[in-house]
Amino acid sequence: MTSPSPTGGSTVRRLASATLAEIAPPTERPTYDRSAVSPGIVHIGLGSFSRAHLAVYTEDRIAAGESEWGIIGVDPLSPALRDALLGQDCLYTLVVRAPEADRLRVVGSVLGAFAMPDDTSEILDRMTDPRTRITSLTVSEKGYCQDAATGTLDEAHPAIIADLANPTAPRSVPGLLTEALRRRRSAGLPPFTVLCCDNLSENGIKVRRMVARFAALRDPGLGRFVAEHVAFPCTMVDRITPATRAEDRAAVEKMLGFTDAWPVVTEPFRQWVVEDNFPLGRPAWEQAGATLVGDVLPFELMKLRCLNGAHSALAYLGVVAGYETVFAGMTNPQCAAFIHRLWSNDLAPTVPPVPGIDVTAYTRELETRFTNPSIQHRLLQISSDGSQKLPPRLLEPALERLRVLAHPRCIAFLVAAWMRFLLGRSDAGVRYDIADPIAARLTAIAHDCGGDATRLASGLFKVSEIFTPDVLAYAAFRNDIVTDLRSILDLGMTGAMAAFLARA
Ligand code: CS2
Repeated sequence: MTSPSPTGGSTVRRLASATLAEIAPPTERPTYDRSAVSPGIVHIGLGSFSRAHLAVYTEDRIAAGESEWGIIGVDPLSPALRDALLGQDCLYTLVVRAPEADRLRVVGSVLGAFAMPDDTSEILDRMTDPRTRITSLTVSEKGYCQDAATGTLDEAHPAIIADLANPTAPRSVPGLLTEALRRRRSAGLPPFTVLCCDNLSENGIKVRRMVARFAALRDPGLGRFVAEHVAFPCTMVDRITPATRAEDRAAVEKMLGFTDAWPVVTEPFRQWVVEDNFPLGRPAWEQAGATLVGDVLPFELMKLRCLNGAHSALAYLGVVAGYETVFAGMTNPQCAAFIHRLWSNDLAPTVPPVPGIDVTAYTRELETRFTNPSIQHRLLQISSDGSQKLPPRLLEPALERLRVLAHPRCIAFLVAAWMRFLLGRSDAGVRYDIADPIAARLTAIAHDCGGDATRLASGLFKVSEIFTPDVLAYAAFRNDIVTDLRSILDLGMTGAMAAFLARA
């Protein structure tokens, strides 16, 4: 996410409660009394995605009269968004960008904004407030301090070590949740429901496991309490939401007539499938378009693999081939053909039957979403945190295919593409940054390989947070990766894709 532009020099007034009534159709705005809304949700990770998704479903329910579900937003990493929102009474503009036109909506469901570490004590007070019944999360895969290959708590993570040493002033997400749950328990309050809205497979189950483990390291009784008495429903969340750019702010100011320091730009499509397990209640999100189900897993696997898997594919193929956005990458005939083959040969066969959805129709719709020309979704943004994204998006489906003696050829090529991406420059020689929690280790391996495919691949296979022994046991899969990597190094990404498509 880019940082907010200074609005101080502008003569245009700032978005604010006092002038909300001046916002006229077609722009939508809250027409309910925001001062009568009380907080029911603390949301950790108030970035663009949650403001395009959970906050909008919730806005619809507040507007329909469910006034006890206002959101207290928390940025776990930086004060920038908090400061931007506090300067405009936590109002913000959602720009829904369809190919033909933009639709604007000012959203009022966020009532307060805080940032860690400045406000940790106040955040814990909010989480311990009896009115808080849900703590929801969009902190990205790495926000949980997990070992991505196993989906368990990384107990050697510096933030976990720090929080175990100083558990009442936590800096990690497992530490924060545990401390808040402990405080509620000692105050005789029931635990809030923990709603993970991140792209992890079986996200509720994994987050329960990690938080319970952290709690058990603090105190075994607390660990049992978290494992047995706290609800962690699973969810599948979906809405493509690129980082906000300076030109988006300028466009909003022009259309809205007010400045907004941090609007959110998103696509028209949205989907939310939620496991209905909320002991303390929830907004009637189903009346805002969410699907409440008993078992989210098939929906999660479909989305995580077909959408996010294809996104990561486009990121590594596209950045190396010299494309900037998902839309631009899809204009490359090799990339588009590759994605089709990836869906049909390697990913769709691993998706279990999904109630009410045909996976082929789903991937056709994905193609329409990926080729929306007005969404500037940068491939470098998606390429970040590959060490956390590769396991659930590509390596878990690869293992499932290998176990039934199928050859996930496209996934092998993509693992090779990611390895090539780690060299940090495109085929045309343009340098880019590798953003990853273990970037230093990954790029050191890449730089030491001297351009040799076997050395690069074997160095990276040793990164156990990504490659499990189960996957590495398949020698043919490993060999395919090395062969594809050699081809990418020799022919360039587009040439190697063309050769791959002609051969496979
Ligand atoms: C993307 C996701 O950045 C990424 O890794 O794949 O943010 C994706 O856009 C969302 O999950 C769509 O719902």
